[in-house]
Amino acid sequence: MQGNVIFNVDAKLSTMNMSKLPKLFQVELDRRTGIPRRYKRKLVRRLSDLRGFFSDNKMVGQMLERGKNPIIYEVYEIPQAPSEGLFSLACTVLRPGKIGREYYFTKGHFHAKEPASEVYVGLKGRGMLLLQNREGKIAHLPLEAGNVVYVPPQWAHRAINTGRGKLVFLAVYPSSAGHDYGSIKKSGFAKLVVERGGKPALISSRSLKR
Ligand code: PAN
Ligand code: ZN
Repeated sequence: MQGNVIFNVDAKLSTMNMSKLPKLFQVELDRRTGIPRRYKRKLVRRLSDLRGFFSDNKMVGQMLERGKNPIIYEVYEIPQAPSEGLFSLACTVLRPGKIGREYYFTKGHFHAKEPASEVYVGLKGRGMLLLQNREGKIAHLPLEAGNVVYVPPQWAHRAINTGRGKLVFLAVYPSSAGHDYGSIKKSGFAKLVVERGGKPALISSRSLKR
């Protein structure tokens, strides 16, 4: 994953030799925040990193011009070498908020090396996982504290925070999966999640695109 990456957080994890098999390890999740107490990299995604993703491009432009560039989400990664049979772990903290009527979300991606499935474990907050396959079929499932979502191979996936607090989830995926952001950036998801009458609603992305 590219982006603003902060290294050097944990000595044990960061000295892991990526060319060898990983050693046994366990990581505690902070009970209050859900964030792993040890991780190798922290990735920060701000509004400027999501330019072109939200439907109200104009509002994004105006906010950035005024110097408003909020953090949308952070990812705490424990990666492994991209070898068959290894899993990477990543904990995402997706902030609450909206751009216009559209709730904050993660960029969303297909896995580059298919087939690669993934498991999302909801740790805090309330939200949704939006999925879309290469044929354009769309699906959505709740993603919230206490549930587990299985993402099958060949489905692009995007997390959306529809709650008032942070949405925190742990992802477990093959370390060789890779991330294809380009396809989703180009075509977008066919549906958007917006607030309507105080509640989340799915609408066609064509009806809001500006
Ligand atoms: C997750 C995501 C994470 C950030 O770990 O990478 O939530 O979302 P984007 O990668 O779409 O910006 C995952 O799905 N890994 O495969
Ligand atoms: Zn993924």
